[in-house]
Amino acid sequence: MFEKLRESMQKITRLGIVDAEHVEELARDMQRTLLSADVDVALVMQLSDRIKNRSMEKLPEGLSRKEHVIKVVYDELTSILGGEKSETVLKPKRILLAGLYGTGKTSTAAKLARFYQKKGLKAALVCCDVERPAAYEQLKQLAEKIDAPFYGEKGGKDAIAILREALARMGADVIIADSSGRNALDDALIREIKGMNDVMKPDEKILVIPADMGQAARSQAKAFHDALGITDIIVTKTDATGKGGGAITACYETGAKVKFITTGEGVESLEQYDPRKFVGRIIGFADMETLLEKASSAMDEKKAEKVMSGNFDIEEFYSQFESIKKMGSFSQILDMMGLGKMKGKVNIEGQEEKIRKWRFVIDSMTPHEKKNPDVLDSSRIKRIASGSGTPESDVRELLGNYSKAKKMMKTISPGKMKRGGMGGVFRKFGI
Ligand SMILES: Nc1nc2c(ncn2[C@@H]2O[C@H](COP(=O)(O)OP(=O)(O)OP(=O)(O)O)[C@@H](O)[C@H]2O)c(=O)[nH]1
Ligand SMILES: [Mg+2]
Repeated sequence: MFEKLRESMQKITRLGIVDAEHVEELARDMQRTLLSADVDVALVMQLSDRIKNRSMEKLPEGLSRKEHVIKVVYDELTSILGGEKSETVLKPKRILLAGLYGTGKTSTAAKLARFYQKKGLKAALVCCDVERPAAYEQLKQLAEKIDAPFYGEKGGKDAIAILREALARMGADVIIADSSGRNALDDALIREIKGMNDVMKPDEKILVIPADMGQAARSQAKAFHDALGITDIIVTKTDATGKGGGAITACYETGAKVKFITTGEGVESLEQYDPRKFVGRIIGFADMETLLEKASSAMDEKKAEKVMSGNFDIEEFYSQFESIKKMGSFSQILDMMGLGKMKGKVNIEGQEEKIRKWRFVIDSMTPHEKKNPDVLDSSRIKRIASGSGTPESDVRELLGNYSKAKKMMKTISPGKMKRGGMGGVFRKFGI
């Protein structure tokens, strides 16, 4: 999949001038490639629409059309392939691996140990797979191969007791516990892994998912996430299938991040997964860094970051509506977001009018109130309503939307926000 995407991008980077027809062709190429990599159809359509629309929008200052198209593809691909990279704890002390039968847990345990060894840490392996008789030998041999401390109990039946014993005995920087696989996510598996979780209190709870699951990875990732609170995902066997794109995007939709991918059977074939770098490589545009710098200086990034993190006062909240407004009328914005069909359902003019009135409401607040809307009790609300000539219900609605937005930004990861786009924000507001 990634090879094909690179080829499509090369067609663009080789061109002198890029026009709408080239963009159409690029979007079509990408659609085909992503669909054949088993990426969700709706996601692919959304991506290609966004690439088509955004590529031909008004050029940001300082970028040529070609650079802009490359930047748009980079942004959009990054956003479906995971957004920001998963935060790496440089020195996790305890790692628990979970996953269904044959997903690659045991070999991944050894690869992870190798990864931390190369960082100069002592990494130990614990076999807590009490289901499969050969599991003990398999991990023991891998541990010997990389010269890592190993603990297991041949023929042992109690994974939790084995783990407790290993934790008491082993003094490594990083302890990695391998667990049993099952054919399906059943009660026994969940009980066992939850018990291990309680005993180990892992810094990282990693779900191992094979790339060839494609989109089916979604339901598995979700089920494990709900049961355990997975902190990271490792997608294995990316070398053996073209469906990796499907697995990665599906996992990402559950809210858990892909931290590593594995690319072969050997203990060295583990790669840290950084969507930005990954996409940068796919796009293969030599000057990607320069291009991104150019693009970001044209944007007030600090402000966007602040909003994304949920730290904004009511003035900044309103300025988001104003900046959206600059992009066009509400009706055009809905079209751009692919939400054109909502137009019939909402009273666009009414909403525009309401948001215009919020300006007066905000102007009637004191600077202290704007910074700390929490102080607004009913007597202040009354004062603001009469000062701005709007009903109290409008003041309350603005405040309600403000705190909803704040809460939402705090609970939604930036990547998700990006994918849900402003469409998500509008929907939350019932607009
Ligand atoms: N090609 C390729 N093969 C892999 C990769 N990761 C794992 N495998 C192979 O997949 C098979 C299963 O891997 P295991 O690590 O035993 O999987 P497991 O999840 O521990 O399996 P159970 O313990 O039986 O549930 C082995 O033959 C591995 O060598 C990979 O990235 N690429
Ligand atoms: Mg195993």
